[in-house]
Amino acid sequence: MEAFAPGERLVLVSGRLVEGARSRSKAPSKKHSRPRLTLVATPGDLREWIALLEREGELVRVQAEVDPYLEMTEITDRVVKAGGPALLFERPKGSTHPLLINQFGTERRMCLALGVDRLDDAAAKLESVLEMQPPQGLAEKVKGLKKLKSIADSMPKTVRTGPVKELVLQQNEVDLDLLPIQHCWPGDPAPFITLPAVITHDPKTGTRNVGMYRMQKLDSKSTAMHWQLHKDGRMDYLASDGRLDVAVALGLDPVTAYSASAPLPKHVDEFMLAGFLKGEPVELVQCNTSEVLVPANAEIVLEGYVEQGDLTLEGPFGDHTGYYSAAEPFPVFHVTAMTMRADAIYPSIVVGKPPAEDAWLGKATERIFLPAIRMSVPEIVDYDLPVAGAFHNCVIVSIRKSFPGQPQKVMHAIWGLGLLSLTKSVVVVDEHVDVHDYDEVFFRVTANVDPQRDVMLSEGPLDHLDHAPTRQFYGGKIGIDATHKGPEEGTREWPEEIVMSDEVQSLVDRRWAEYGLERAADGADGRDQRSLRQLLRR
Ligand SMILES: Cc1cc2nc3c(=O)[nH]c(=O)nc-3n(C[C@H](O)[C@H](O)[C@H](O)COP(=O)(O)O)c2cc1C
Ligand SMILES: [Mn+2]
Repeated sequence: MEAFAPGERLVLVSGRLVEGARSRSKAPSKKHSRPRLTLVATPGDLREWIALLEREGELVRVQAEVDPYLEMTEITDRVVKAGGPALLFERPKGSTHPLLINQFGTERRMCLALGVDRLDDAAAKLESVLEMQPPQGLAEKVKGLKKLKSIADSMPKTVRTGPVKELVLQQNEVDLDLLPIQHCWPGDPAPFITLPAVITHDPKTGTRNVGMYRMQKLDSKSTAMHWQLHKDGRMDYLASDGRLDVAVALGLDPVTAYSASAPLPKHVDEFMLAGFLKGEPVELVQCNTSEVLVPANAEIVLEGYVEQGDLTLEGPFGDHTGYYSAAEPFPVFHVTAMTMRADAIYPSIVVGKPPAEDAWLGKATERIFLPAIRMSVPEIVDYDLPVAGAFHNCVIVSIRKSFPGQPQKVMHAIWGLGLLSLTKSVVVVDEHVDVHDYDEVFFRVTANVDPQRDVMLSEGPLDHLDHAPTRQFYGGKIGIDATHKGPEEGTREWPEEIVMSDEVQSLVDRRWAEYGLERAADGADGRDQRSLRQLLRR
């Protein structure tokens, strides 16, 4: 692989994260080629994924013994923030199981995981199904059938057994101490399982839910289950009377692991989304001590239950907000069986001050869900959830405006849409503004906004982890309308934007070599060179 120098830092170019010295090109422009709809096969399990990462020069094996108590976090945080490779810690202190981390830490790896060139390609696949129209003619019908087949292939499939059953530890044999569970930050009270797929069923409808919720280790046979207020897993728990069976899958193929973090509506099974993105069904096997089905390809499965009224004080935890989230009561998860591959690889992730590894899991969700959002709010052209805004703190959205009040309509729509409803601030810009270019957004906000007229304060539900509001879960929201206005909205005539004429732009393009500026760009180094190249629009 390319030499990775820990000194390289992750830099922001046009509001997108790029890897320090490895960035060769600017973020793909919107005018780029059309999304490719033929997607390559995604890895079948964690081992195929590790092999792919290794072939692509995207993985480093750490052979030195490393302590899962803090040391691993410090190493990983440095590597993640520098845009470095996935890490396979082969000798975590105190465990015989290797630990994989930073598998999702760059845009390239997130794309490799999903088998696409660009994250937008995964969205395009979903969009083509969402926008299906009754087919006209034979060719259209064949295409339509293919699309329908892709939906049928998304349904999970039950199989008899799988590698996750190689070792079965029941009752007294259950031992979470076998796993190299990371103690992430100094203020955490215990180790936390950070990259699980937690599977439950709605006690009333039977619908499956899969979510990623951290699990604080309480002892060798139990953990806490951090189901935040607005999450589907918590709804299943609240709807159960008495006991609720829970299964936790660890070490999955990357698409299935990603899907656990996807904010789907409650009645949609996340394994369906995984199957759709993979192009083949997720294969499930039944637990040994309950009827819950778990991915047959998992490295490790924890089977168990939670019970009404059985709570523990969970946290504090160094969270993705960049702060410790406060200790609160959460359900206790009792592990009744552990099934695993004999040489199971344990997956982990460190969250903390952004950007952390979860940045690209979030960006994948941002891209994949755009078509679905456009279905309900069609004037939306694009949107961006800045990583530094920890995803729920800020949404920048561009719209095709055709009537007064439309920016405000879109703010309200976002505040009413799934987990986006927890967004604290919404910035609305016109359709031609690149929402991923934070400099441009800042320019529009400062140039186009009359704070008295264009800032809307509202209130509503806020993220469970948001520490800023005076009271938890509820507080203020801000909407900033940075679009152009006009007399129809009661303002004076909006001034014209400065743009060079096409003829002169082409003339300068044609004559560029003659000006002798190329050498100036080549001579400069580092950031200067990059910014000069940007000025030269290259
Ligand atoms: C690394 C990571 C850790 C997460 N930890 C939690 C958590 O501890 N509790 C929680 O409620 N959500 C957590 N989330 C967010 C949920 O996974 C996400 O909201 C998901 O949509 C929940 O699934 P659900 O909508 O089916 O409940 C985490 C996400 C990631 C990427
Ligand atoms: Mn869900």
